[in-house]
Amino acid sequence: MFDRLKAQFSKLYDSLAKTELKGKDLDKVLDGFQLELIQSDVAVSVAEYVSTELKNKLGGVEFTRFSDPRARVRAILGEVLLSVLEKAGHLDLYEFVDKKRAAGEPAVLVFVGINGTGKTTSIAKLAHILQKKGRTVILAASDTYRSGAMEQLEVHARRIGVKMIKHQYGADPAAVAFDAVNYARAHGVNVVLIDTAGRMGTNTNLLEEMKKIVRVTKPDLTILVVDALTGNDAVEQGRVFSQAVKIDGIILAKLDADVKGGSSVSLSYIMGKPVVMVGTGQGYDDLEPFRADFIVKNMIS
Ligand SMILES: Nc1nc2c(ncn2[C@@H]2O[C@H](COP(=O)(O)OP(=O)(O)OP(=O)(O)O)[C@@H](O)[C@H]2O)c(=O)[nH]1
Ligand SMILES: [Mg+2]
Repeated sequence: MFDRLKAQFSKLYDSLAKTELKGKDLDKVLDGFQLELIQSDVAVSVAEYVSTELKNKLGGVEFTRFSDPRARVRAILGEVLLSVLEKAGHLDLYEFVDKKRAAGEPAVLVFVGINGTGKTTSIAKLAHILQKKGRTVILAASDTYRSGAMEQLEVHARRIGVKMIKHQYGADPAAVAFDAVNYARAHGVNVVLIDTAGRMGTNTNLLEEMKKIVRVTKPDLTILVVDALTGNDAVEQGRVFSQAVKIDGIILAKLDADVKGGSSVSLSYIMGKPVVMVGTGQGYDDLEPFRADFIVKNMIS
């Protein structure tokens, strides 16, 4: 995870520990660092923010007073990265579900994103984990578009042991989701997870269909699932989906395979929406709440 970013951070500690850390010397090192962040898929505005903050924070530091300048630089970088990752706030999905449950209502979550990002898998993982926590879950097979999509979700549902609502292929996905929400209300099911077809931002019909699902089901949360390997296009995906529907949070899937790591740092900062969970593998337990402090610790280690 974050191998490339880590290598760049390590290089930064070394060069900063060597130079005078003043004026132009410092600026030069940090300008170089900014470019390297961009090469690691950190969005330009975020890379600029990080390097400006580092200039401000490091400019006034008297390094002679510290026995270990490397550790000091690392700590300051950690502070800056944390401010990036925490900018959009925090959303605890399990707390959210329990609040709805206490109010006697199902939590309705719809998952959107482009093709193959990890929507269906993330839904299966979440259903599994919620069940383990003793919450009841129902799935809505609202990807009535891609062939095999309903069977894929059905296999998960059977393995995990949750109920799934489906119609025919080609059926109205909003109607499937609506049925699942009604079922949950009638039977006191705690959580409704709505799987939707992957869609490109350029496909107007599918975007309209997604808007309809949201209009009809009025979900509590609309979660954008992004593949951590996507790189800078993740920001573009965020923009397109946010324009179509109100996104409440992000799942970063496949973080286990994310070699560069930059998109993970930028996306939530730019969208102003929190990363809620991260996917860390292909197993049902490989979905973890996003912990900014934990991620930063890992990045600067
Ligand atoms: N390594 C790893 N693989 C994952 C993760 N999440 C999903 N995958 C894999 O990514 C592939 C696509 O996942 P899906 O869940 O089918 O993606 P989707 O967004 O539902 O795809 P469409 O329905 O076609 O749009 C599958 O092979 C998953 O096993 C993860 O966190 N880590
Ligand atoms: Mg799918």
